[in-house]
Amino acid sequence: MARYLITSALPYINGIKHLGNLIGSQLPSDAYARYLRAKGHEVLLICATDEHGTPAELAAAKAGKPVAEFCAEMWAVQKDIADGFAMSFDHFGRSSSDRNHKLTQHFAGRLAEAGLIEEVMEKQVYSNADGRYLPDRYIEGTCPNCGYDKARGDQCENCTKQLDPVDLIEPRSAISGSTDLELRETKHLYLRQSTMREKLETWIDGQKDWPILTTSIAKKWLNEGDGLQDRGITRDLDWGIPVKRGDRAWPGMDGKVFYVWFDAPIEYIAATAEWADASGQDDAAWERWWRTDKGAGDVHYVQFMAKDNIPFHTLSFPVTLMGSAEPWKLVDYIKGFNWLNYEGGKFSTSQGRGIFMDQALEILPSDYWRWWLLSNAPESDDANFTWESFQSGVNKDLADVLGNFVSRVTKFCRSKFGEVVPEGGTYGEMEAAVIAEIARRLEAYEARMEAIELRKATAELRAIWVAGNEYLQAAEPWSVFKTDPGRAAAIIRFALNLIRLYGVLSAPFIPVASRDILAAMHVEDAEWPEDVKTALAALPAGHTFSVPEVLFAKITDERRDELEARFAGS
Ligand code: B3M
Ligand code: ZN
Repeated sequence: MARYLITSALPYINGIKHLGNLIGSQLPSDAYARYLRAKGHEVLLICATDEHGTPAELAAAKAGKPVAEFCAEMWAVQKDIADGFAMSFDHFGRSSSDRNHKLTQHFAGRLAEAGLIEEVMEKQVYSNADGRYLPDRYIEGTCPNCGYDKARGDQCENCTKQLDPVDLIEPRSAISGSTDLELRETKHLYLRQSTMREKLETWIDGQKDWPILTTSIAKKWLNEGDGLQDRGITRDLDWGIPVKRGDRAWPGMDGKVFYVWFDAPIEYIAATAEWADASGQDDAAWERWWRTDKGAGDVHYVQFMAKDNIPFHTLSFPVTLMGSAEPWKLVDYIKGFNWLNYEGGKFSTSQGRGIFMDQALEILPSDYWRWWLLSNAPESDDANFTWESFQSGVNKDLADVLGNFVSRVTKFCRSKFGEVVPEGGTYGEMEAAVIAEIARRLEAYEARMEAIELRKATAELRAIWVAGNEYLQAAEPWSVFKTDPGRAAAIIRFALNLIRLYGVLSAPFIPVASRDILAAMHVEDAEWPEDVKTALAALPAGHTFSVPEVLFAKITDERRDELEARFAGS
């Protein structure tokens, strides 16, 4: 079996994320990890909150709390919500952890030793109205590349170009809107990315199986304009990781912190160390995932993120790892996602437009959201959430196909044979045909999961559910029972085994319903099927089961309209 390290992009600490953020990294990483574990691989799934930078400072100020206290509270909120969506992270860390402080400072020291850090006197934007320096994200203006008028000082989310604040046209404070900005002299550290251009290009060109989206964005900014630019990795902020060179002070840099995007990807490693600490293991336990000289040579590392994060993960983070001249594990595959739109527009926290993760869990169980989001994932293109589409996905796929099959089979069996797998009768052509169809679909489902093509994987899984329904319709055990109860028993025995198989195969996408299905079938540790025919004989005659509660409640048109109105935004 293989070893998979999987990281999801770290959600910013401030505020609760919306469904677009959820499907853009965390949820797909969980579905993929669950599948790989079910296949028997050794998997480590890592995520954490991204706690530094101005987003945290401003959100804490708005909440009227010290930023450290605010982050601790919001970490717990986001962790609870991740649990609510049945995210199976091995660790949900915090980029403000002591581990990340130490590791970030370690990397800075190593980069300095490699001559990759340059001390630069630069002009930093100071906002008199806000009484503070404004880091890149909080300077807004017009993008010099595409003219978008809400480009940020670090990146234009419209054309994904990485920017510096001085590039912006008509810059203004994103906090107060004030244009009363002035440039002040201040010393900062620059990561000399430009010197790593050739090495990076060789590495990126060597990634033959990266999705087009990932490679195209990576190559675009590698070759864009004057190539890979040196970038500032420190800021004049109070909250963040103090600038140190290893465990030594950095002359002239006291009172400054590392730029959030320098320390955040390092938290992928630090969170793995936090996981080892939390599970009472030694450093070797995490190093075997991240150090190729300590056992990580056979690890396959996959990152999940939204497409605007791809430049940081294909350029600056690899530069940090390669530049350290230490044998750190580099990513093998980057699964980037496009955007999820809401009813044809954007999600908006300020306008209350769209559904946010906490609200979603208040109104419907996590499986309903997981299924719709993963079966409509914005993989090759943007996707669009509409309440009509969501209602259809829940009512048709989950309630009518899967839920109805489970209910009809278990209730019919209870009425004729009791809550026990009936004996008698034999399997024939019909069962052989279903076995062949499901074997074909399962092979396709697994191929799609190996390729991390989640929408297509859900289509194959759905087809496996449909095969059971079509079989039941054709076999008609309720009619056959009148003349040949033995045959009816065989049909139901086969169908009960199909239910058990559905519980196993559906787990990556709808883990709660899968758990409930397997519990109803009185099955403890069902393994991923090696062979469909064998799997469909797993429940022998005499095996007891319990008719489950309704697995999925349909969404009525009235409820749909009510929800649509509630989340339409101002
Ligand atoms: N916190 C997500 C974002 O850009 C950002 C990801 C960091 S992953 C190291 O919204
Ligand atoms: Zn732009």
